[in-house]
Order: sequence, then C-alpha cells, then structure tokens
Amino acid sequence: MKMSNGQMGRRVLGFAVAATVLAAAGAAFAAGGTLGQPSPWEVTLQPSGSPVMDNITWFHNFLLWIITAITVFVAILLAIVAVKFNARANPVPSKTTHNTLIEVVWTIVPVLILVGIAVPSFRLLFQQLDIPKADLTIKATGKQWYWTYSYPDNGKFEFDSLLVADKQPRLLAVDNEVVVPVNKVIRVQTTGADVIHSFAVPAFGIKIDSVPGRLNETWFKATKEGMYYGQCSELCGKDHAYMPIAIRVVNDQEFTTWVEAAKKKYATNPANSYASIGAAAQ
Ligand SMILES: [Cu+2]
Repeated sequence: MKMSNGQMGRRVLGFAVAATVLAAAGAAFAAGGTLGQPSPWEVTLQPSGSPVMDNITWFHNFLLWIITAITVFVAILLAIVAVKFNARANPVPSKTTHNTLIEVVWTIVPVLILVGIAVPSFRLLFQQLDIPKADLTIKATGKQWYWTYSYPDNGKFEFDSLLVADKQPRLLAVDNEVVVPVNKVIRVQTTGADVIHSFAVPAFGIKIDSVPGRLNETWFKATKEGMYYGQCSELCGKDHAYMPIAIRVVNDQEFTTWVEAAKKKYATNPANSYASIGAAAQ
C-alpha cells in the first residue's frame, strides 16, 4: 500500500501520541501511586495498606500474567495459521478433522488453568469474608449524602462525617475523619439509613454494600499510619459523589487520646442539621 506524505505524517503523529500516553501511564505505574488516595494518571490499583489488599494486588498481577500468556499464545497460533495455511502457501489443504492428543490437551490444560486460578481466588474470598477476632468495631451508616460513624466499643459515641468542599484532596476530605489504631483488626459494620450506599476504601481492599434493614460487615487491618480515602460506591442519589470516606490511621496512644476527646466533642451530635449537609454538598 502506498501512502501520501500527509497520511504518513498523520500516522507518525498518531504513533507519537500513543507512545506518549503509554509512557505517561508507564511512569504512573512505576511510581506506584500515593498511599491511601488516587493519584494522577494512575492506571493500576492504589498501593496496598492492608493484608487483604496485599493479596488482592497479588491476585490481580497473577491473573494479568496468565491472561497475557494466553493472549500471546493465541495470537502466535493465529499468526502461524495465517502465514502457513493461507490459500497461496498451502494450495492443497489436509483433510484432517480429529487429533485425539490435541483434543485431550485443549480440554485438560484450560481446566488446570482454571483450578490454578480457583485456589488463590477462594483463599482470598475466605480471607475477606472470615473476619478475624476484632480489636475494634466501628459502624458506618450511609445516609443521603454523608456517613455517620459510631464506636460501640468506646462509649458508643457517634458523629457525622461530611465532605468539606475546599479542602484537599478534592472531593475526599471530610470534616470528621474516622480514626482507628494501626495494626489492629477493625470490624466495620455498615447499613443504610435511607437507600443503598456502599462503604469502600481501595487501599484496604474493602467494598461492601450498606443496605437499609441489613447489617453487613467486613474488616481491615491498616498496616501503615496515614490518611486513607474512599467513596460511597453505590449510586445513591444526586450527591452520591459527595459522600467520601476518610480514615486516619494512628498509633495506639494517639487513638486513646482521640477517643477521649471525641467522647466529649460528640457527646451531643450537632452536625446533623439540614444546613450543614447543604453547605457541605455545595
Ligand atoms: Cu451513598
């Protein structure tokens, strides 16, 4: 096929743009992102902050290798067929219709691949669903459009957590953060007060629906101190995008101090007026 200079130019430009995008994505991939929050150009999972997320990340990469190997293998077979067995290269085709060995292989090998995927997959599912003995339970209630958290183990105080519009990180920062101790098993119980919401924090590898009339539970163990952000992940109405989840992970001593202060601060739960919800959602 002959190309004009214009066509050639456009094609080169297209390749250059594609290469730049890939390079930028590659750089983001290599950088590994920021712990606890999304980062620009991130193409992969957020860095892990819990043992469950470690395994999710491992499983994701494991599947990526398998799917890449299968894709490359099939592409090579297709290329061989196209080159070796086209009408010009192979004018008199063979009339073979069965090959027992190949048929056994292409039945057994996919089964083995699926078993190889199923084993770590079930192990991960059990790790997520079989909640270890909890050091601390918190309850997250999804509401249109904010979260209410209670600490039943620490005097049952409760507080509302609302988006703060002009604080960074944008659309993730809240007025009252959830505070939990590092390296402790935190059981999260969640429900919805009005419609279905979903409690999700990518760095901990948790996402669980908050359903009215139901108490769902999940768990995480934060392995590093810091801020971790998530969002409501079930379309719940007009301000669905404005009810972030912000979790501050601190050491034991800081946690005890915070609990004492929080008990006083949230003795009466004042943040629940319509005005404050409206202001935060703007
Ligand atoms: Cu929601």
